[in-house]
Amino acid sequence: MLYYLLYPLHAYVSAFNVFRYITFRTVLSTLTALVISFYLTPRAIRLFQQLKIKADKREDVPDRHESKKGTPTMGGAVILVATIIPTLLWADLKNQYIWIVTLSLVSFGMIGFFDDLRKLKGQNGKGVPGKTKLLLEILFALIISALIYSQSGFLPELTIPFFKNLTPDLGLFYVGLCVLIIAGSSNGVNLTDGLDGLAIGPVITVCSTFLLFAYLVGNIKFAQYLQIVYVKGAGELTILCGAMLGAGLGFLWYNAYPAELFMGDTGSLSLGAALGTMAVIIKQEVLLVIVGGIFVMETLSVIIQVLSFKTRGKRVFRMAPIHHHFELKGWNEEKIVVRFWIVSIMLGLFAISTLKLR
Ligand code: 57M
Repeated sequence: MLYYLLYPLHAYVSAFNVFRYITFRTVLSTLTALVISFYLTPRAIRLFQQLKIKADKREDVPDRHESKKGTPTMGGAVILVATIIPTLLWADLKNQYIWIVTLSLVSFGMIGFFDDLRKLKGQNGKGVPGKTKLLLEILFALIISALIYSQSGFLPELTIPFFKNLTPDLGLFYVGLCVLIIAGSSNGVNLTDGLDGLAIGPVITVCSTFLLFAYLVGNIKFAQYLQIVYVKGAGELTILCGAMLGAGLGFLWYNAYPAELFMGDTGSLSLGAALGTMAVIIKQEVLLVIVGGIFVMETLSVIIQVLSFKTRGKRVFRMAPIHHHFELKGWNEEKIVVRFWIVSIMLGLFAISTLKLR
């Protein structure tokens, strides 16, 4: 909205021309998100404490988690506000991709919100039943995928890192793949969100990487120079990535060990879905598996553990998701989290290197 108010003023004062640039608006959206986050989060923590929106200790977690009982949760609601408001202020609202990613943030945020609410109010701390949750996730992912597919000029081709000429056209199957990416990414972040700062760190890494990619794939000159797919209009997502980055950093301030606030499913499901949606729009579907390697590893650890337990009656890890395995091995929480961040940053850098290695 501010973009529409300020940019036209360049007709009178040339300095206002600066609002035309995606880079400048991205800086503004990141800073706005940080300010909103720093203003709202401490207030939300106090409010959630008064309303008793607090995490319960799960019976089967490593003992260290006893101290976490009573930590306010649903901090994802603040992340959503701090991402969406700066986006609405600084992005071009005629851009459809901005609305599609906002839809994925809000719709998956709603699923998470009702899940968190039921966990707080329901019996035995149980949230929305697993099957209902999955069905809703598939439904929303399908709507989002169909919207992306129907954008004029959007090609249902898969981009494979390192192979610039290999772009298989998947036709309608592409929609099915998108559903898998969006719902999978959402659940991947959710499974990772089990230690202070563990999920938001890699979310920040993926977001920063996508910020760069969105800018490049949305700019025809850079796209041609780097021989990557050009997606008209995707550049505007740089501003949304900036907002999500600012909101994520603001949340991390309070979620860093010892956490004063958890994001809840409201945060994990929505952030994961938004990253999956962006991966599809900026045609970096496979790259998400690399840059989001932490989420993939956490998800795979659960799949392997469950399969092994069902087929052989034996566990591969001491406990899945894999961060619990390291906890039970005696690593302390900060060490696990910082090491996972280091891996995530390395994966982000590797993902960026695919721009040249092709
Ligand atoms: C929810 N929730 C955290 C917080 C956060 C299929 C199965 C693998 C599913 C999985 C599962 O339920 N995962 C998703 C994980 C919980 O955090 C809340 O949940 C939100 C995210 N959804 O925002 O509101 C607890 O995690 C800790 N936490 C922090 N800091 C944070 O910043 O310390 C969270 C955020 C919090 C807090 O203690 O209360 C959670 O872990 O419960 N299930 C599991 O993960 C279970 N694994 C399991 O059963 N493994 C089996 C195999 C066969 C799958 C095995 O290995 O044998 C574990 N969950 C728990 N304990 N809680 C088992 C151990």
